[in-house]
Amino acid sequence: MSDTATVLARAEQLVSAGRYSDAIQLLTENLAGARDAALETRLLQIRHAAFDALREPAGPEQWPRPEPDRWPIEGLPEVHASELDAATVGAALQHHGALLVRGLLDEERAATLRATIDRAFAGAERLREDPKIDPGPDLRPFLPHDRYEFGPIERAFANFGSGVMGVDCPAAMYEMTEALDAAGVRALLTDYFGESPAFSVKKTTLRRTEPDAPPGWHQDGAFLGMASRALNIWTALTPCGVDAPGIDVFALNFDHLVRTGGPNIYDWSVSDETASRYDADRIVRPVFEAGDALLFDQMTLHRTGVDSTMTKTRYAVEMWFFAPSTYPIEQIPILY
Ligand SMILES: O=C(O)CCC(=O)C(=O)O
Ligand SMILES: [Fe+2]
Repeated sequence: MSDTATVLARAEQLVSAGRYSDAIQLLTENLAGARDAALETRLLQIRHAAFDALREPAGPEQWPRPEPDRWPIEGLPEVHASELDAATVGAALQHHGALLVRGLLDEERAATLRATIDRAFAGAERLREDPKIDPGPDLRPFLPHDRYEFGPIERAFANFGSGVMGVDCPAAMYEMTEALDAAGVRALLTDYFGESPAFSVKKTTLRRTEPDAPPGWHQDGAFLGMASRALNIWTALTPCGVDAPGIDVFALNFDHLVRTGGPNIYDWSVSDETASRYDADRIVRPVFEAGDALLFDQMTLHRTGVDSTMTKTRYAVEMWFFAPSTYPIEQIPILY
């Protein structure tokens, strides 16, 4: 079976029978040989529908598993992707606020994603100029189930932050999930959460961040809340942190949401003045190579790491994963 219409028809049969994971597998297998925008788009929609088909997702009662600190440092622990496991993520986040992972994606995958992101940005731009045109295969505005609210506000906000919603580019979502699979991230997240992971429509962003981007301290928990079991996988696709914007992060485990607000900042942002009450020695600006990632959660205090000496644009993917049993439903779920 290879032709698109036949594969799609078979996938529909599987979906009608409630066999979502078989449908996902079928489309994924057919995409491995040759890329196909129609299959990528349907795959993403089926992953979204598959979340709603989950029957009362359940996770461990106690979470996270307490882990002892393994790094006698005040900065950020770092591991190579080959050493990544749930206990390492837990230990890093519980004691240092984040984990730096080297080589999560190889250069070839990073380069493919950069090119896809460029095409997605071009498609988004065309669509803003003329909402009636077909923006091409690399931009397919995502339509969630009509019980969810999603669209113009999120897209405008992503654009304002030099981003495109990840789900509007099914090709990028396919490339990213494949890359994470290759790195063992699905198994990692399943172990970390104690249940199969989902990722967020609203919190998956393709970023092309210019050197004059505005920084702003925040904890994503200010709008995600504290209760969800979450992990952001923020992956650099170009070198950054020296001459292109990276991420600044407090290498600290926060057990509370820091006071938000102040003049000229978003409601959920933390002013420089408030951030300065915390230990400035713990602020780290990691130097990333393409394919390196920063893992953190909604308690981690961070911002775009930018200063006036920077000259280059940085490409990155921000992708927030959640345990389905504690999914913040307004963020709109996609089963990974
Ligand atoms: O890419 C950036 O500079 C910001 C990313 C961020 O705030 C996040 O991933 O939560
Ligand atoms: Fe953030």
